[in-house]
Amino acid sequence: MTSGPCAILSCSSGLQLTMASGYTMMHPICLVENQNNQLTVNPTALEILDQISQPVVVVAITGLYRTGKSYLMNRLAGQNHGFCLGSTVRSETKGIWMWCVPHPSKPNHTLVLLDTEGLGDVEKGDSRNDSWIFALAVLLSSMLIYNSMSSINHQALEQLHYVSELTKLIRTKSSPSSAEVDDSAEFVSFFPDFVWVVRDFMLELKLDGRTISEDEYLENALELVPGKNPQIQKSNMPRENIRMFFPRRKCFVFDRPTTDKKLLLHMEEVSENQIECSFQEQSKNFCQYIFAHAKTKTLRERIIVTGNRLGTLAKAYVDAINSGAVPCLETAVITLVEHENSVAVQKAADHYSEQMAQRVSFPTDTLQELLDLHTACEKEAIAIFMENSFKDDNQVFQKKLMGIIEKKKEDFLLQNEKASAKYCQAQLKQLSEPLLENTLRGTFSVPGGYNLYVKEMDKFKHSYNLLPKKGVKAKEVLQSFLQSQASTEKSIFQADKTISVCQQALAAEQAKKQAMEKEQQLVTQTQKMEDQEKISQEILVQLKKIMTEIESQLRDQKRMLKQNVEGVAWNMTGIGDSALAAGGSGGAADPNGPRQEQDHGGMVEQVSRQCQAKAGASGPNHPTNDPTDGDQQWQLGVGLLPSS
Ligand SMILES: Nc1nc2c(ncn2[C@@H]2O[C@H](COP(=O)(O)OP(=O)(O)O)[C@@H](O)[C@H]2O)c(=O)[nH]1
Ligand SMILES: [Mg+2]
Repeated sequence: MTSGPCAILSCSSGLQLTMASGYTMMHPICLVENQNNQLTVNPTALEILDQISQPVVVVAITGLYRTGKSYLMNRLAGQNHGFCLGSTVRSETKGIWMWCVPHPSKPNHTLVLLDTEGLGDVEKGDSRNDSWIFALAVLLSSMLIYNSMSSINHQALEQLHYVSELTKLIRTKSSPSSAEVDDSAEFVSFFPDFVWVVRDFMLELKLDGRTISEDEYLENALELVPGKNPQIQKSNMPRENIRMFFPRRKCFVFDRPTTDKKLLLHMEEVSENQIECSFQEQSKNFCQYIFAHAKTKTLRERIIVTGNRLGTLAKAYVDAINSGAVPCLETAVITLVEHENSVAVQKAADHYSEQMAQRVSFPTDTLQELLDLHTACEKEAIAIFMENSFKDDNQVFQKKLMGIIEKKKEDFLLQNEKASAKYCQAQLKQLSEPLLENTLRGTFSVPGGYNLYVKEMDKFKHSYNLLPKKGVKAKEVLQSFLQSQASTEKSIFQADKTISVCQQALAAEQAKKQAMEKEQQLVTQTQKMEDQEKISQEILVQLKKIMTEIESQLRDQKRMLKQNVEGVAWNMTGIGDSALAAGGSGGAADPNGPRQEQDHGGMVEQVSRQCQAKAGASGPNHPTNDPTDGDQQWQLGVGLLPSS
């Protein structure tokens, strides 16, 4: 798009028009460019329209170039400057120019003024697309102004051949219809109201001597000329078409705004008080009529066209033309439905995402918490969709939205799970550190280590369970940790068991050893006792033997003594009793007497010594070499003698 000096002029004029939807449009811009045989929609214009959510009243003007169209449109905008006037700029882009202004009398409506530029102007390049520009003006507007000079004459009607071409350029239904007339009826329901404006009207509004209205003038001009010759039929064609396609018609005639030819050439610089009163009046009437009667643009089934819908329609029509197809009203509606409902789906889905992201705090305590949030956001999203969608007949787009939300929900669920798992794993790592350290340090590799481990593990689980806001993966993460520890636990258990078995075996072995030692002690003791017994027995035998010997000796002594006694007695009998007495009282006189006694004592001592030698060197009865013990030994020896 080229931006001409007009745009700068508009800006410098300080004009600032604020849409209710918040957009300020300083000056008109090109909506559809017609250059190099190519029609293109200006994306900037689409952006502007996209921001206008208000319903639009679209007034388009068409007609031959330099017939004062742009000047008249500026008057509708209440400005002198705006659309460029032909006299000042010759390099203006051909096509359709657009200026959105707040509607002067319809609150919350935007008045969209469409000015067609360069129709029939050979100086402005190729006119091959002129028919399309005219068709687009018809398709996009709710009121079409046809502008001509001086009168409704044959030439002016001829110029309206574009109307005749409309049925070839536009289709109402997507499936081709054979009955063109039916189509024409369809067209009417979509077409704008028609206003014929005659500029520099020089004639008197009189018919057959009576004053007629402007409308009567138009109707009269559209009357079919009787006659069947081809020339007449040709001239009747546009009349027929206008009557057929534009049943709601209106006519305005304007006087020349000024008689000053110089001023006429620069009308944008002419102040209001320099303009003829009649023109001012006519202009005022015209504007009032347009503001009052130009309808809100609608499509079939009374679909209201808003600024953004107008943009969609413009693009859809131009795309159709460029693709070589015929712009179809029905298709345009479908396109509009699809575009708008897609936007509604997007808007609703975005709202869902935004709200979910804003309100959720990952990880949620429970799954239900997240699902409740989802339900609330989904409800809001559906409300937004309902507000922005239209003609979603089979709930195709609503279902699409639900599918998108479902996917987004799944994604949120996944995010929630990930956040929960991440948080739980981090917490678990921290909490399990002492447990793992103890395991590595071998704290549990001791007898009873398993019980210790189980206690520590219980403590760890308890701490973990006490942690708040772990989220949906709390149990799973713990479970998987416990599973990862299963082998460790098993090892600790096994080690503990092995240590216990060894300990038991060791204890048994020690007990056995102790028992054996005891037994050994017992055996030794018994042996000792037996040995003692044996010695005692031997001593006894010796003693008995000695006793026997002693007895035998005693007996011998006794016998000898008896014999001696008997001999003495015999002697006594012979010698006397004095000898006997001497022998009896003085043993000292017998040298053998005391020696025998001494021999007895020495023998006992000898036996005693033998016994003692047998009993061993140690023991309580160990004899001493103390000679003073001799008496004691003797006494013992005597003690062992039988009392007899
Ligand atoms: N005679 C006459 N000239 C006009 C009128 N309105 C505008 N002009 C002049 O006609 C020329 C073309 O006007 P413009 O609005 O650009 O015509 P457009 O090409 O149809 O848009 C300019 O020099 C205007 O000053 C009018 O009502 N009568
Ligand atoms: Mg113009």
